[in-house]
Amino acid sequence: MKLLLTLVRRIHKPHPCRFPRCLSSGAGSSGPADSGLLPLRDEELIVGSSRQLVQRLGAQVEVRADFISEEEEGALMQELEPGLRKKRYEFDHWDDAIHGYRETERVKWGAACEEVLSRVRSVAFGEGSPLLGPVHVLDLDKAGYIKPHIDSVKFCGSTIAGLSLLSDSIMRLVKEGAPSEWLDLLLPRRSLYILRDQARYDFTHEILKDEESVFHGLRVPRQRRISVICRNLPV
Ligand SMILES: O=C(O)CCC(=O)C(=O)O
Repeated sequence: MKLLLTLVRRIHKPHPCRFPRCLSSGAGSSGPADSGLLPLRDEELIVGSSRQLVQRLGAQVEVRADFISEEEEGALMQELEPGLRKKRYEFDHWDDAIHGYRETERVKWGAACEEVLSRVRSVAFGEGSPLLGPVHVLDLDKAGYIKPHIDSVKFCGSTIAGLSLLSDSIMRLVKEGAPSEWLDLLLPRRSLYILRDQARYDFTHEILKDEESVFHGLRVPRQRRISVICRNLPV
């Protein structure tokens, strides 16, 4: 089953490079393992079309750098890689919300990974919030990207929380029907992002292509990236 296609409502819009700063190629970084990202504080990982928008969305959008350790990333990869390796990246379908990916979902995890996931759940979801049982795992090829979409309200609740493994990346949020309102989130490798409420319902989200990955003038090379995504259920 194509999990992501079930979970998303596609927004059929091409994705023009709307911002002049996308055209600049900033100082390069040398790759995910030795990310060239400056040591940015968490609040510096989000920029937007206006300071008011960044403030208004405030607690509905979070990025927490270094949420997991290198060892924990290794433990997650060790569990995920054998299953992922058996699948092929899918590039072909022009209408897919996502290009260059393979995916899986997982209910049972080893102890080290379960510990990480319960940390994610405890920071992202309110106590008693009913969670979607399986955790969604998305493996994006270096050439892969996720087009603008809003997750289906039929299957997913108010909160999406994702860990980023193997690569830095940029997530872009654009207000549906008001494309001049946008946020860019720099998702460093091993960070956690959380989208809630309006940020989840009223803004599309996407993961930029490698060649479009520029954050605040800083080129952020995208490598193969794996996201481990927890969601709650609609109420
Ligand atoms: O890979 C990610 O972190 C984002 C995934 C996504 O857009 C989704 O599952 O709706």
